[in-house]
Amino acid sequence: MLHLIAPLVVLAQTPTATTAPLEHYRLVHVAPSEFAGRPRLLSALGFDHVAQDAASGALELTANEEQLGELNANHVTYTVVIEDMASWYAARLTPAAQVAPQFGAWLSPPFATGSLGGYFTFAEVASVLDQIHVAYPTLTTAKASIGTTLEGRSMWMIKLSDNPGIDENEPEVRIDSMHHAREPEGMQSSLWFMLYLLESYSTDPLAKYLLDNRELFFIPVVNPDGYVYNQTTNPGGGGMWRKNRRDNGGGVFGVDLNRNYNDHWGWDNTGSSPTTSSETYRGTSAASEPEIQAMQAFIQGRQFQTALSLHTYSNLWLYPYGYAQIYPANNAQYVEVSNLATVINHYQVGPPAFILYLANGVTCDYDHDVKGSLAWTPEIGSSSDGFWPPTGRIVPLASENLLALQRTTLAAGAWLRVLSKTTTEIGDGDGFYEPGESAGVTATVRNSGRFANLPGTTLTLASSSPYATVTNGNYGLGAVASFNQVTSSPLTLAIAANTPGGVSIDYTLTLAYEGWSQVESGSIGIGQPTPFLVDDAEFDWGWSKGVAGDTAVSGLWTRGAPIGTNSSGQPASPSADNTPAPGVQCFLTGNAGGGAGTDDVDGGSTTLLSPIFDLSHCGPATLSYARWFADLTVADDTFAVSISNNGGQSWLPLENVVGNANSWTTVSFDVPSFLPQTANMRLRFVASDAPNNSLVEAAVDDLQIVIYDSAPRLNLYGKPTLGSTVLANVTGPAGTPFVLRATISSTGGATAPPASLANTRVVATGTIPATRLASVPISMTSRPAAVGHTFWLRAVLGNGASKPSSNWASLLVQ
Ligand code: 0X9
Ligand code: ZN
Ligand code: CA
Ligand code: CA
Repeated sequence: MLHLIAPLVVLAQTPTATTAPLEHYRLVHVAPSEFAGRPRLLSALGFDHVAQDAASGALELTANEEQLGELNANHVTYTVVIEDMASWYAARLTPAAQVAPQFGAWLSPPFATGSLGGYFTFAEVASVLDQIHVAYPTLTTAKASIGTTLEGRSMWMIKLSDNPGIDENEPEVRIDSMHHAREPEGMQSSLWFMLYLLESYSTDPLAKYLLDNRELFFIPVVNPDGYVYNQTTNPGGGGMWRKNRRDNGGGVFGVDLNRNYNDHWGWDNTGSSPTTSSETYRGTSAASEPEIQAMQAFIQGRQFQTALSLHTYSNLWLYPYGYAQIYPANNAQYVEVSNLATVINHYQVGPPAFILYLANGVTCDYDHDVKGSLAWTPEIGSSSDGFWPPTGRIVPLASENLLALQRTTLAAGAWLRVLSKTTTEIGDGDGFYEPGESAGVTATVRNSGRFANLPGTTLTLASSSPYATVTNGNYGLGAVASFNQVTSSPLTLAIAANTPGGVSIDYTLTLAYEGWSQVESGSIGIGQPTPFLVDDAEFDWGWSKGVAGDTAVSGLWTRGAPIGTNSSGQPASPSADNTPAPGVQCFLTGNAGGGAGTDDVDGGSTTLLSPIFDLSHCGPATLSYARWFADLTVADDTFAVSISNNGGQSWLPLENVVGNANSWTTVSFDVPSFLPQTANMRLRFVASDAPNNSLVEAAVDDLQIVIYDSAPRLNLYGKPTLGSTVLANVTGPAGTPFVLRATISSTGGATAPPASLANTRVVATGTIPATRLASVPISMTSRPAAVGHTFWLRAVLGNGASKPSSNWASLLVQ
């Protein structure tokens, strides 16, 4: 982060003549070891903002002249990283060339094009609130002042809700910003949230829910005097004034408004300062400042369930307590809501006294102690964003906080969400969802909010799958207590008896309450995964190694136990196959045992074709294989894998491996999502060295097909030439005996299967093993007269009364 800043250190050493010494701010780095053994020194020095540089671990302090003097007085060694922060910030503020923002583009000036380097000035904030009310009169109040500052300015407040003029019985939320005059991104983020709610009300059910069921109160600028002061001293933005403009006498100004609340005010001098010139000066008494009197009166007059007081920066999501290292009694609630709120911005969660520094008299302690609100002080932005993030960061920072603001608003009332859902098999108890069985879907619903839900809350199961019939689709939830959860009874759907194994039944589970619906989707895979074809390359079932049209001159496809080669310390061809022992063989490009450079693919492409395999008699299949592709060291070659369902007349790409991938990797594909399954499936692997400038080595092993059918299935794999061996693959329940019965058609060619088993003979018997796949080698006839005839095979399982049969599988004898 800080390396962005460092090069600019040399730039600015020009505090303007009108700037008093106290108003010259530097960014300094201090090694954490400087504070070793003096843990309270940091707070005692009155540093109001501390971040840590991720790269160096250095503490990053924003120091004015006085704070620098205190570092010197305490013999703390520091490095000045930025000499004049105001001008350094100003140089980054470039409001020109903004892309139209998603929200607030219609405002004048449009969002993120305010006159303070892109930030809205105080007058522009007032105007924006007016424009918002004119545009959304039924969802907003006119702006109203909750109090008047020392210099006579209004502290503008606007309420957003349906029926905004009526105090309805809806949970209340407060979002304020800019207690600190140099932290305008908080104001921009709160305006962004307002604009999201209003502009999305008619299209986004969440925005509608929040406006219909909450009352949101916004105070975008708590410290107008300080902000206008920054506008005056630094009209292009970047002003570093923090406090209000209280005249403390002796030319010293300002009270830190976030130390002036009447909660543990002045508890100690490490969390706030009694010194008027300090950046954390707490004022003469609790709530001495009119701004804080107004805030406290406003807070007392309402019941905010959740409250956010937005600050910048450090990427923190802070909650009570600030005044001492104490966790609040309801820490678990804070942790739960904070963690949910920060899933997009990833800010660190915790009390400032533990993760930042002590601070007493602060907003969130007051909200928490006095009204029992769940209250946070987020610190928006990273240390490279700083107090005045570059103009182009106004929208990204606001939008990275949108979810956090939505969720904090949800938590003010009932916030039901599906915490988890489980599906259970209602059937034969084997844990697999099979045709004819049912599935139960059970949800645990948690309330991460402060109120129970209203009556009429439902969970609904639905599916548009042709194979699913919802048999119990509704569950009525009673009241789920605040920060509690309930588990539904199972909602059920019936799986049609004709559901092909391997299909997925998609369903939705809808949680509806208080007019808002949240939809969760899920899916149930039907059937038990069963291997249907396993080719570990230990035997060649009829692969074609090289085809007409190949252009490679060396490193052609072969099969063997790989002899590894290396090139500059990296494996080029594998030194072992992928199959677990005793497997040793695989298909690979060149295996002559020469050096890497002599054995690799050179001069073009080489093609490997699988035998044809039959997927016409099974449900959706998953295909997988292990592959290797070395492309050293110029990774500009390809290993293209394609699939065919017409025996190789036409091909569809399965994957195109580019770049070096020189380790065995198993990849799997859902066949029907590429093309329809037929009796003529085939794979093609093409390794190319083009351009001919690198070491190319490819290898393939362990081709597998998995199916999900529950009925027995049969395929024949291999090349049916006279006297050859083909493999009969039979699936079925483990432990079931089977016989394989065969016949040869009297007429040539592929015709319809035999009408019955009448003229068949037993060619093999066996028992289905635990893998559920029996692979039986079958010797083809050697009689030349058989050529051109179709060889038919069928498996008959079991020895009891019911003897389920597989499909008929066939091969044309060649
Ligand atoms: O010091 C502060 O007031 C806040 N940091 S800032 O850099 N924005 O000035 C931190 C306040 C932490 N205390 C609370 N949780 N309120
Ligand atoms: Zn602040
Ligand atoms: Ca089952
Ligand atoms: Ca192998």
